[in-house]
Amino acid sequence: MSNQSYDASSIQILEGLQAVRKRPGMYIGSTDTRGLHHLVWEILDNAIDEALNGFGKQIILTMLPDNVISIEDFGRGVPVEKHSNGKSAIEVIYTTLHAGGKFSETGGYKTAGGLHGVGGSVVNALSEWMEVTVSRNQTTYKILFEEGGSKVGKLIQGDKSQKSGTKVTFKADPSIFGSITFSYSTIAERIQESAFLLEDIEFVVKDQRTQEHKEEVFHYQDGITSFIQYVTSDQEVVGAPIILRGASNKIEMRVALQYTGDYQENTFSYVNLVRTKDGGTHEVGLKTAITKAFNEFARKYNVLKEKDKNFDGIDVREGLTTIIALSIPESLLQFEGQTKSKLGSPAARSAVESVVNTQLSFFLEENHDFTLDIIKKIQKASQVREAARKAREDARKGKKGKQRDKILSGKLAKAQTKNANKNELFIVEGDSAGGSAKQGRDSSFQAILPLRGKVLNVERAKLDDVYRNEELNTLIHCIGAGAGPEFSIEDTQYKKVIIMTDADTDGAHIQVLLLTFFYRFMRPLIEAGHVYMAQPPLYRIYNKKESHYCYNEQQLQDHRELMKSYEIQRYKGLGEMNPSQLWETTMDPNLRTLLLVSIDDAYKASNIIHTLMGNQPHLRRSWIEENVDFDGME
Ligand code: 0R9
Repeated sequence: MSNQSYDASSIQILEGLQAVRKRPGMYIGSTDTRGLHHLVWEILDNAIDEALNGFGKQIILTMLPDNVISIEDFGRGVPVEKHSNGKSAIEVIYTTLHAGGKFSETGGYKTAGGLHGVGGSVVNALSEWMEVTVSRNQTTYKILFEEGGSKVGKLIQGDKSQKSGTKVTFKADPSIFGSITFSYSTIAERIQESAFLLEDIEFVVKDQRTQEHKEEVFHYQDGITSFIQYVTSDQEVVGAPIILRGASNKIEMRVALQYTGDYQENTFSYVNLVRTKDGGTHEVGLKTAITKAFNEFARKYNVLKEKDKNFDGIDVREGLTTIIALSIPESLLQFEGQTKSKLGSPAARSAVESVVNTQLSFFLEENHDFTLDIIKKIQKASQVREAARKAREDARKGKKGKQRDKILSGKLAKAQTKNANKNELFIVEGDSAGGSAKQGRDSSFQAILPLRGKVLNVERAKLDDVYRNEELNTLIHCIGAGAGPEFSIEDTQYKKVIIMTDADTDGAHIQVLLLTFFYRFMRPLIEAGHVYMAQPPLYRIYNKKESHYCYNEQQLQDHRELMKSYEIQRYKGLGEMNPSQLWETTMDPNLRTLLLVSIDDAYKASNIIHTLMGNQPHLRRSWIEENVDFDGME
């Protein structure tokens, strides 16, 4: 990096880029791990744009030590020729705000959907240094930017080259992002998702941060067919995936539908390659079309008689996993919400509804027996839902209240008041920790449920198995809102359900089993932000004058350096703390730290449960570290 020379004229004050450094959040959302990864998505989007324009079929991303990322495409190379103002396009796009966006509008299809797409200049502004290498006109060119783009090196002409393309390498600026680092799984998962949606492009992800180099290639010629097979790979599938493609009013779409033996419905929707996590008009159109196609079929073949009500969409979609990928021209694009993850375009609703209804109806006619099987499944789902509704109503009227009391007696230490908006349930590992928790708690609003036996691994369990497992049956009755398809969040008895386990591998295992259970059978509870993990301390360091609890190794180290003489108590389990210690470190709302569990990304979760249940504890640990939302700390 040092063989680059600067003269006075190449050092400029770049007001635009300075604005980015002053208020990074305005450009990349935040400076936490999400913001850091935005840098990658920006450059990646530019590389993808070039491939979508028809130039180059491969993109290589390399993770290097010290938070350095390198992304290479094999397109035409960014233009290097000088303009009349004396500057080359390459210099302009990396030093001028929004320049990238302006240039790529000519390309027709634009990947960037809303939040990102602000371009390479923003990445430059937030990098300690950035180097762009272009191969073009049988020559390589190189330019180096330093100090957030405020130091611009000369465009240097290098060796001859037969290939063409652009390589952008940057080091995220630690003065902006602190010590947070890029995550391989975050990057690889995002790239894999893009690869499923862009069947012609091959992506290579390399991790060269340690001596042990890792490399994965993502290339799916069968596109969304491979995608739907992948997301349902740990489920029992019913029939083959249904693949639909079409266009209406300049809106192109690809849809994959797969029925599974689960009761959950899962939808993954994308607009111009950007995930629309919060759905929107395209999902509405899709759901309407699916429900309509099945109802029309059932009427036509007299499965639904004249007196019968139509099938409800909820029942039609039970166990259905759907992927929908739309490309919409810029002029019709409208997003909603702060994160722009909800599509608002009205045209998308009618386009999707009409294409999916026509094509799905055709498919159902062509696959009569399959359709009749699915209709049986829909009818069963409807009956189960109706029965559950009745059961809940009975429970509310008190008929089942006695049974609930019986199941919970001797197990649950109830809170004294009944206030679902305030009450907390601590799920505790074992009787001894349960004892400390019972004595230490504020019994006016905190309830304790000690787990005694083994929690069932529910990865593949059905609802019946769950009710037969004593520990889970108790937990379901304790929370009071049912489980599986009949789970009803309004009946939840606790505002916070807190998993409190020992800080050891057994504890981690129980956490994972419980999270899997909540994910599969009480997902709305996680989505509503009611599930937390307690954070007990790992150590107490003390001497005659002072005493501190340490929740990680770093804190312990910090105190060691500050205190001259000390003793260290290591807490192997919650049971080793006396009740008042447990209260002040882990349970007191004024002093404790709780971690909010967020599994808002069903895609991630659908394959992670597998990871968590395998026999690789390090994967479990890193999952917990990456997926527990530290922003949710209270
Ligand atoms: C590794 C990341 N890749 C990129 O950032 C990248 C941008 C880019 C590009 C063009 C080709 N490849 C690219 N890779 C390009 C070339 C030409 C016209 N438009 C785009 C051409 O040869 O005529 N550019 C994106 C914006 C611009 N180039 C510029 F024109 F604004 F400079």
